[in-house]
Amino acid sequence: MKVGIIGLPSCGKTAVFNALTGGHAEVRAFSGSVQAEPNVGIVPVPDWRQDWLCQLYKPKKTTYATVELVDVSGMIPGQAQKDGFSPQLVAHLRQVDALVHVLRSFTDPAVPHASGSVDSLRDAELLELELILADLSVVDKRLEKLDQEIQRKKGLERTQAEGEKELLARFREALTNEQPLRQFKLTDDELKLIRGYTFLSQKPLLLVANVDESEIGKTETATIKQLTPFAQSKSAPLLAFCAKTEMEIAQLDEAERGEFLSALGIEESSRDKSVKAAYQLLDVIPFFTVGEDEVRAWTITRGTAAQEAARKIHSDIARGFIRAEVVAFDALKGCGSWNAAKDKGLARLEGKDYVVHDGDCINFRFAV
Ligand SMILES: Nc1nc2c(ncn2[C@@H]2O[C@H](COP(=O)(O)OP(=O)(O)O)[C@@H](O)[C@H]2O)c(=O)[nH]1
Ligand SMILES: [Mg+2]
Repeated sequence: MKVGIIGLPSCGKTAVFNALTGGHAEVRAFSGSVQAEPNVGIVPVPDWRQDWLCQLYKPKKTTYATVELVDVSGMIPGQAQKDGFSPQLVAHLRQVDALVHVLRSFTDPAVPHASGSVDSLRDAELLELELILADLSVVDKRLEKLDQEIQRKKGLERTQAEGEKELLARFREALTNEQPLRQFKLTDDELKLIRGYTFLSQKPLLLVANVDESEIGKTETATIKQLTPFAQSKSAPLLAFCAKTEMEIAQLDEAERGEFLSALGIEESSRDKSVKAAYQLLDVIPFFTVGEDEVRAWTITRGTAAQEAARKIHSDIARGFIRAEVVAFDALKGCGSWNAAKDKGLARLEGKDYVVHDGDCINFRFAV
């Protein structure tokens, strides 16, 4: 699962990246220059249930679910499209599963703003429009070719091409009305028609307002009030935190971090909040495999069947799938051990079509 960070120069993308990864990538007050290589980091997804399972099994190894975070700069004012996305940036963004848009909401006069003043809503609208324009150009190019293709094709292929044309025409209509594609509820068949595309405005979007130190922990700020209607109208959840402070917190060790957070009156670090938000955004859930060797969380899309879940671990397990022995996390916690759950009849043997639930603990039985 890959998440890309976007935003205007100096809005705090790299600070957010550091806050979320605990990394030390360079932050700079004047970042108009092109940064050739993106910063890439891995963020573990915290889950108290996994911590509880580790207490129970005392495994040699613990593997958390992870989110891969990519910080690509590349919005270069005055180049290519003005304030726009460079082709390299678009190429990077096509590869991510979700986007985090960082908005400059801090006022520090030492850090110049790309547009001369701090206005988070203006910036949010600007970038949303960039995503929409990038998609519109893809749709237009494809529609130009489709008519000829439809003439050449016959039978089922022709019907499919016609379906694609009809869908893209609907997309075009929405995009020209500045409506992002993430708001379309598509059927499985429609999703199939556009499988080859990677529309940017279709990717789940999380807005992060990078606020002043003085706004830490506050929920009724002017920034939040200004951005909330926009976030809601674009189906994008909104978080507000101070990336600079969170970056410093993330770089502390575990013990110091707790003290620091409570001194600031922050209940949960933004890293934990953001990762959870990203997880929800993508509608993915974890299931666990447990044992003395390893307690591990695996990420699947909600609604995934047991055999497909097994494939996450190894294709052999999916191929030779016999049964999944499943104990729901709550049942395991309630009983205190796998065997106790079994004695109470709470360990279920499920077939390949069983839909895996959030927090299921699974032992796959297979033969190859
Ligand atoms: N005061 C303040 N400064 C920040 C904050 N976040 C980032 N900065 C500063 O803004 C500048 C640009 O940050 P950076 O993360 O490099 O921005 P990027 O160009 O979007 O990657 C740096 O000097 C940061 O120290 C913040 O929350 N508060
Ligand atoms: Mg940067």
